[in-house]
Amino acid sequence: MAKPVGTLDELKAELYLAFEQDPVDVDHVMHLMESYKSNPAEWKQYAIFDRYKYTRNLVDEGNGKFNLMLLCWGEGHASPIHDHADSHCFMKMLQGSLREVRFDWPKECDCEATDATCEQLKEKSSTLLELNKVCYINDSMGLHRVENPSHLDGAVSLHLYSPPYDTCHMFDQRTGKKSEAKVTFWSRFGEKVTSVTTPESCVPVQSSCCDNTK
Ligand code: CSS
Ligand code: FE2
Repeated sequence: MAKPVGTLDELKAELYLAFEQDPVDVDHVMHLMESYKSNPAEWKQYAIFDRYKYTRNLVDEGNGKFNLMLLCWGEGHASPIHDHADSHCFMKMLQGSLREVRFDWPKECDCEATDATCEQLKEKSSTLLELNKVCYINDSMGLHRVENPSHLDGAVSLHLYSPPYDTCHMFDQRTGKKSEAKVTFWSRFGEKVTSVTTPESCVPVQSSCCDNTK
């Protein structure tokens, strides 16, 4: 087994090596991420919170093979139920804890039909992810929602998506109906992204995973 990584820079270097392989070794990447012990001094420059929704903060573009980012979750913030655009999703807790709730994919449903019987998405598991723990999901394993259960403390998680993507789907829990969602960055390499001044940017968004401006 590889030796534990000591710093965030060492973790990035090991991740670059790991993603030179195709297909990537998922267990190895999980082990690398788990072996890094969160040191806020190394990542606090990327941890930019918003009052209203969780933020996505780009840390590294992984040679085009993966995106590494910090997600900052204020008290009670949650993602919609979403998929991962056929990518690998690794998620590691750096501060606080998050609840991950998994769902099966909805059955195909013609929601426009008048006799449509859309089914509610049922929870199939619920896991509390605590400091330094890592979880993994891809589309073959279903969908999930991630939420900060604390009403007192923020939470910070490190996410790796490979290949990188900028659209995914979000799902209505009541009907299973899906819609396309744009994923956007709140900051890139520690610099806040200035907001786009198109009319769409005025449309309230439910969360940063679902900037569904259609
Ligand atoms: N996939 C969500 C976070 S939970 S893994 C996102 O990228 O916004
Ligand atoms: Fe996710």
